[in-house]
Amino acid sequence: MNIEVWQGDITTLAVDVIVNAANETLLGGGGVDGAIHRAAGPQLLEACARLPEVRPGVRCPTGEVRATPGFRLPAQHVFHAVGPVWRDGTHHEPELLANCYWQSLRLAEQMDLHSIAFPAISCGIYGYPLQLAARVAVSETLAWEKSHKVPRRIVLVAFNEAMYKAYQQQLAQALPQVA
Ligand code: AR6
Repeated sequence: MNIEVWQGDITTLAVDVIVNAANETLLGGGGVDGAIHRAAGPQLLEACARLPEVRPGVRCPTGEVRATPGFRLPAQHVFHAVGPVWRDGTHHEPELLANCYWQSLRLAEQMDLHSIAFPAISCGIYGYPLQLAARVAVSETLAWEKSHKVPRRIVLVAFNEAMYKAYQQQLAQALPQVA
């Protein structure tokens, strides 16, 4: 099993790519997005701004991913994924969140990147319930690693104890089914 749960600041990880929990503008924000932009330096915002808009103000629709370099980060690349805002779970939130993980893993494979770290996309400002989000993150990453070789190292980063426990619980529940 190449899925790790790690608690700490994702900006410190020397992996091939860290994933950002961005918004559709890709022009920065709070939470992990703010931390990544601060650590990467101003070139990251310039690189994001150069990405084409798919419609006014939208560089990356919800559920999709865009890549930039990592600039001053220890990680070589940043994938900017836009998670759903949690409403009540009936507005395609699970599918849109699953797409963030799956599309990031697919892009990492295409770019031949061997290690990837994810924050808990949508679990802060966007209000996704932690256990439900952890279930999506675990099921998507486990499904990916069952059927793909790259990336071979997948890290689920929890910024706090509650998220760490949610990942551990969901992994414990999911693993007997995939063993
Ligand atoms: N390292 C790892 N995880 C972190 C870090 C960090 N340095 N900082 C926060 N987290 P959020 P969202 C965790 O709010 O809910 C931004 O303004 C945090 O504890 O960053 O997807 C964007 O521009 C939580 O578990 O992202 C969007 O507008 C997780 O990262 C909006 O927030 C995600 O919390 C996106 O909201």
